[in-house]
Amino acid sequence: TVSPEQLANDPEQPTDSPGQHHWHVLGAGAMGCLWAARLAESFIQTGHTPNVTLILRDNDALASFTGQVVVESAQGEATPFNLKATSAAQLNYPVSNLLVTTKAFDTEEALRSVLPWLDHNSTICLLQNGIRNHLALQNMTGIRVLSMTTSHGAWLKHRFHVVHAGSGQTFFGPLQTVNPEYSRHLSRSTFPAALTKSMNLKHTEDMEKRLWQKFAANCVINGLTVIHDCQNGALLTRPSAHQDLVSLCSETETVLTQTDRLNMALYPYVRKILLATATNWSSTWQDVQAGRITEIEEFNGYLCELAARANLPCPHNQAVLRSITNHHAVIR
Ligand code: KPL
Repeated sequence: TVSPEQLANDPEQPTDSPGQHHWHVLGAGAMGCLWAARLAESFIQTGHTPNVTLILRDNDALASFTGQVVVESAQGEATPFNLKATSAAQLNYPVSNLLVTTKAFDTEEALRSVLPWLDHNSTICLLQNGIRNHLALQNMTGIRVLSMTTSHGAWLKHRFHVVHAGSGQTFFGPLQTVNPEYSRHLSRSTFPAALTKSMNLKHTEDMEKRLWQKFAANCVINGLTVIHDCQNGALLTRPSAHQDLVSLCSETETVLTQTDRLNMALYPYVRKILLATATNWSSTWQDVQAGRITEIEEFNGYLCELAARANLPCPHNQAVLRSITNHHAVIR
């Protein structure tokens, strides 16, 4: 295993011009397309040829790729970006920077397909909802794994055409606490500077806490927007939805506090997110609308698992889980 300290002192590690690295993006959903395009943009801005490759699921996906990802702004202005694409089966060279944007339930299989091309010089940046994958992958032997969490809003209008609906912030960092020198090294060397600006990227030493907070918010918000068929903001303004929100918030806070995962007042935090994303349709609502499997197992499913292990009741989370899982049954 390469320790953070070793990496920090490793002269082989890039500290000079991150703009020149080759990035691979695994997963071409809304986030994958958005980040791949913004990465390409950051190369262009510094006078480099975009060195970004999408890793698509299979040859069918590859055949449907025209060589462009389109990013549409909230105001409807569409910009195309020329990108390369490959499939995991066609990879035949080491991957140095891998941004993983797959849905949480697809990650294990997708990563396994790329694993032969990762080594101790590779960095995996895990941009994922939920926290289970982040916890499971943090100790991957010999590969540097960084977690990311974002509040940018994006949705896919068509395949490889993403709408960047709401600008937000993105935090990244390792889950483990690391020394300040390594921390500075990560801030400097991980992402191209232009991307840091365009995606409002910030390094944090508090990554695990941020992931638990986002996880808690997703447990409370996402399922309820499906149950009440509403945008995020309506969970505050619609009395029946708000009542559910308060109960779910209180139960989720109890489970996370009692299991030593997170100790904070959840309602004010969730309220702030709901106000900031009032007109958003949650990712789970979007998944259900599009007939896709949702990430509810990673949200309320995992919360129920934590509660069960600690013998804590969680009827509200169970009800949300059941209700959304019923949609999956229809899809399957
Ligand atoms: O992360 C989100 C999601 O929709 O998955 C929230 C925070 C609820 C914003 O929509």
